[in-house]
Amino acid sequence: MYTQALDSPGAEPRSPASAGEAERERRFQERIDRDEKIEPKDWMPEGYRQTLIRQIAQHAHSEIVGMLPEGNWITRAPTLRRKLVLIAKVQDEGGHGMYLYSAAETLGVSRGELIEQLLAGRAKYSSIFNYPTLTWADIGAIGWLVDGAAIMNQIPLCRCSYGPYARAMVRICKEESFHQRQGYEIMLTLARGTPAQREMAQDALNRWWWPSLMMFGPSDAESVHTAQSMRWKIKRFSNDELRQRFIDVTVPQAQFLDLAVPDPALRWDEASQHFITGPIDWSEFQTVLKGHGPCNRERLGARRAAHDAGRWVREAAAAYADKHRDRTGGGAERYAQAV
Ligand code: BYC
Repeated sequence: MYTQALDSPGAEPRSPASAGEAERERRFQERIDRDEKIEPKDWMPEGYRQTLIRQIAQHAHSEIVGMLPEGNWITRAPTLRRKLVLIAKVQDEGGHGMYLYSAAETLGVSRGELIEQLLAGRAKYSSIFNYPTLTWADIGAIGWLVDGAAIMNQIPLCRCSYGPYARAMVRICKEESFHQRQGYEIMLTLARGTPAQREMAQDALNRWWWPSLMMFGPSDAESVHTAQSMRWKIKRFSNDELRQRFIDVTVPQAQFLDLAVPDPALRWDEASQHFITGPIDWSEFQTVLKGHGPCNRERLGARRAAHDAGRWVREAAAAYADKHRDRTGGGAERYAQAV
């Protein structure tokens, strides 16, 4: 879907060797400023390419690792309907990961390399997926808060300057929106249920609130990539701007559920028309990023085990591709590379 244009010659060479570089960068920035989409065969600064590979790969890994906390509850969903919906949601996340790896591949990196980086512990994925899902209410809280935060962050990515990433985000955001609603509906059911169910919903909100705010990344003052990414229109808003929007939308939703946001300092500020939270514990965020969150080891262990268990499938697909290469003119081979 995304790689089809890669073999055709671009308007300009990808890696300008000498002079002209500054001029090319100037023309590139003009295209960005005119809101033109950059496509895979177009010339782009190496920093732009690397920034996109980094962000898209981290995003893809997050979708794939993000299947684990919820997958944990598929066998224990309380009703058949809940089970069906949860299976569909987790399957969607897998699909998002695949689109995103494909989008990254248009930048000249293979999915195999990216997966190897993840399994070797050299790649980041969203901090949020290093927290455990202890009760069924956590599935509600993830849909409501984690997917809610994801939508807030990802809707602007539909206008990202890089075409394949922007286009992948359109469908992803539509599906995330369904995910958010299913989560909120679980929370609503629990919040209006028995005292024990309400308590479970409150406990899930208590544990997922702060990690959800951290999903948006470090504060603007600490964010190393935001300024350049905004100049390139990869990011359209800063981490703090999106975090604030999420807070403003989500606090009234918690009030509607009659659940308490676990922040004694939270207040409505009439002057700025925003909810103001207490300070975020960034040391917790850094601990999780360094690999010492509650579930970092478990998550990578599960991905490595799944990768090993799937080796025979990849080998069988490659053998099938070899056997049928001539007959299909390479079609089966492309299929095997894609699975
Ligand atoms: N977790 O300069 P900054 C989902 C890293 S999947 C871990 O602000 P940037 C879902 C950052 O990578 C949701 N690392 O960076 C799936 C950078 O490290 P490096 C995933 C984080 O890129 C399944 C460093 O901190 N969404 O929704 O300008 C089920 C400095 O940060 C985090 C995306 O990936 C974090 N939370 O901005 C349910 C969206 N935050 O690379 C739901 C796409 C920051 O220098 N990504 N870091 O070593 C983005 O929008 C941006 O990459 C970020 C960070 C806003 C996340």
